[in-house]
Amino acid sequence: MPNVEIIGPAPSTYTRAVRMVCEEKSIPYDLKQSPPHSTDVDAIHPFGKVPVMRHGDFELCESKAIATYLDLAFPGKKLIPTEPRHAALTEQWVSLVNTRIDGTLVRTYLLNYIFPKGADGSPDRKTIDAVVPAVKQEIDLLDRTVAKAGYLAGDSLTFADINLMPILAYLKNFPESGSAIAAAKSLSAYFDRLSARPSFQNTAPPRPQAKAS
Ligand SMILES: N[C@@H](CCC(=O)N[C@@H](CS)C(=O)NCC(=O)O)C(=O)O
Repeated sequence: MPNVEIIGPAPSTYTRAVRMVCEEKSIPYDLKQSPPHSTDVDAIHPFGKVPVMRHGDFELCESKAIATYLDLAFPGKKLIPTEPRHAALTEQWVSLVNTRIDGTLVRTYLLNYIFPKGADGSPDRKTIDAVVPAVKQEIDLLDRTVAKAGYLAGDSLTFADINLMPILAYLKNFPESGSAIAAAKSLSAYFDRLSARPSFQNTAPPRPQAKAS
């Protein structure tokens, strides 16, 4: 069987999360950095989103589905628990992040800095200022959650944490979210602890620069 092929750009948070699964489980994989809506991606994802995966003749899209396949098909530590409550909490936090928190923190807040759409090429201050209260609320929610047992779901590393870490890595580098994370003591300690893992270190994307507003 050929190596797993992860298709998506290294800076993509969702691509990084599935690469981290490969790293955590020591799954040999090749990264093909095709962008969203490229021919490679469109052939597998009906809406052209990254990451997508190929393993031999098996093709798959959607990061959570890819993580589930990798967790079930390969030996090594389980990143999606099987104990019912731990499994359900993992699913809950992946869902909360992907259906709500990603929208606030990544699509609205971060992408306004990383791909500024202001008239003079600067970030759109109005949009950023409008989303900052929600950014702070969601960082506070994450802080209170990891304060309990050091992880998002239960008391051990799961895909829920892997799914969140690439987002936190970006948030630390931008002004309002960086200050909010610095003030969130449990979340900061959680990030510092998990960011030391080889799975995180080995998947670091090139660092984007914030443009001055
Ligand atoms: N639900 C998808 C979301 C993937 C996603 O939104 N990826 C972003 C990059 S991080 C993307 O492809 N954006 C391009 C687009 O939405 O058109 C998953 O979990 O894989």
